[in-house]
Amino acid sequence: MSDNCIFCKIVAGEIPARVVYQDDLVVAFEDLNPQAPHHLLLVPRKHIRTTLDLTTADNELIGHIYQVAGKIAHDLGFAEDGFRVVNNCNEGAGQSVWHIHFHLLGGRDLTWPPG
Ligand code: DGP
Repeated sequence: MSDNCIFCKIVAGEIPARVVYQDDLVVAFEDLNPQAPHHLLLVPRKHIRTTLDLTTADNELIGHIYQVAGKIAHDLGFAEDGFRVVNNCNEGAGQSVWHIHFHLLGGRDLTWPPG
């Protein structure tokens, strides 16, 4: 756990969130500022700052997160219509919380390219 990290605090249950899934490696909860009818954040329990801080030791974790994303989309009923998994890395891409996270978006038409 990293001091003053809001996602570490959500993972630890110190700050409330609408959790939809959790296991030993990942916690998924509703985004505070949803950009789609379904907008979840998938956050590893382990504090990793950005995608650039990943190592080969995290390969299994990241694969697991993608599998969980698909399972949540399926279980919540929006997988078949299409969904997107997004990771913003660094400020220029819109990262605002410095604990790696994956946005799972669905429930509407998702345009391409993203803004
Ligand atoms: P990003 O901009 O990619 O770093 O995404 C951060 C997201 O985190 C943003 O969509 C809003 C969300 N967020 C920030 N603080 C909180 C919080 O305290 N609770 C929840 N549920 N979401 C948060």
